[in-house]
Amino acid sequence: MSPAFDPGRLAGRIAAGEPLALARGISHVENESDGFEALLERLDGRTGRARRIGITGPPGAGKSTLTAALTRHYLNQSLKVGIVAVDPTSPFTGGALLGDRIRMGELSTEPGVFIRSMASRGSLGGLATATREAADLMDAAGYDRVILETLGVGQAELDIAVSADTTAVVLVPESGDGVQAMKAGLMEVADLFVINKSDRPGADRLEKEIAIIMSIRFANRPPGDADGDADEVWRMPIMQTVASEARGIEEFAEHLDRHFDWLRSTEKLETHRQTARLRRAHDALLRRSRRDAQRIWRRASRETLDSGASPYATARRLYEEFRKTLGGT
Ligand SMILES: Nc1nc2c(ncn2[C@@H]2O[C@H](COP(=O)(O)OP(=O)(O)O)[C@@H](O)[C@H]2O)c(=O)[nH]1
Ligand SMILES: [Mg+2]
Repeated sequence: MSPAFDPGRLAGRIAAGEPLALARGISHVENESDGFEALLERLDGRTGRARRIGITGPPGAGKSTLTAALTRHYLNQSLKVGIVAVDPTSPFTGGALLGDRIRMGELSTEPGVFIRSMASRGSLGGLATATREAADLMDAAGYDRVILETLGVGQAELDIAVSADTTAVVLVPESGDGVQAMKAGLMEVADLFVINKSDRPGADRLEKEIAIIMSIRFANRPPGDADGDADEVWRMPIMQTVASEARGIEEFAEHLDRHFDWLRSTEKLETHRQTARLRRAHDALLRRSRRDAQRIWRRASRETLDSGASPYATARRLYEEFRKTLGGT
């Protein structure tokens, strides 16, 4: 099968930092065009330089606004920023948030910024996988920071969040209490908490609540875990921001840096990234099998489907066919 594009050439252009090539590359990954894995493979050796930051939380918490403000901050430090937005309601796709101080539209024309939103449906191999690979391509293209903005609802979204080096969970005073966030699994993925919209009442109360929940969790750690080396323990910051006015952004960036330094100093970064590579291999294997199985499914004649056999018998028969194709290659 001849690839739909030349992976070697496109990889070269992505590595050279051409935004158009990067955009095309991500589309090939999303569509699983022939040759997309060859592209990822060629760029594999160039990944690992970018710091990946996950920003997750309920809809409307201000994730996009926070992402935009953080991006501004990084641009001022002459850092290049890639943004992957996995949120159908993201203003990164729908244009500027009218009336807001920080406009996403402005960011998208900055030379040091690359914004990509991922469709939450489609993507046969799974949204989380495609998103991680989009981040890989941005990394290979030389973006210093890759921000993954994702909704904090559902396993696929949380999966994306935890694939970052550092995950910030954004909550707002009006989004219900900390217990709600705990139920949604957000507490499990957080490396730091951002209470955004702290210009609204209730921010201090929410901060205390999260602190209490976290201290209970900390007290419940299995024995031996808590009294390990003090440096091994990450003390989770809880901080307040007003993203729409870029307040607290510097502190936010500092905490992100501190967490990254901590990851590096404890060698957790290395472990984390090794695990991530294993995970990529696992995902690629599943995606490949799923694609082959689908091919067989499409070839299955109506006859098979109309044969009156139970769905399970049909699946078994097709699976046997699938196995034969495995044996043949
Ligand atoms: N009052 C206030 N509004 C904010 C703040 N941050 C964001 N917003 C507004 O909240 C709304 C949702 O923000 P958005 O970034 O789209 O949230 P997302 O769904 O989490 O990405 C927008 O109208 C923002 O302007 C804040 O700190 N204070
Ligand atoms: Mg958003």
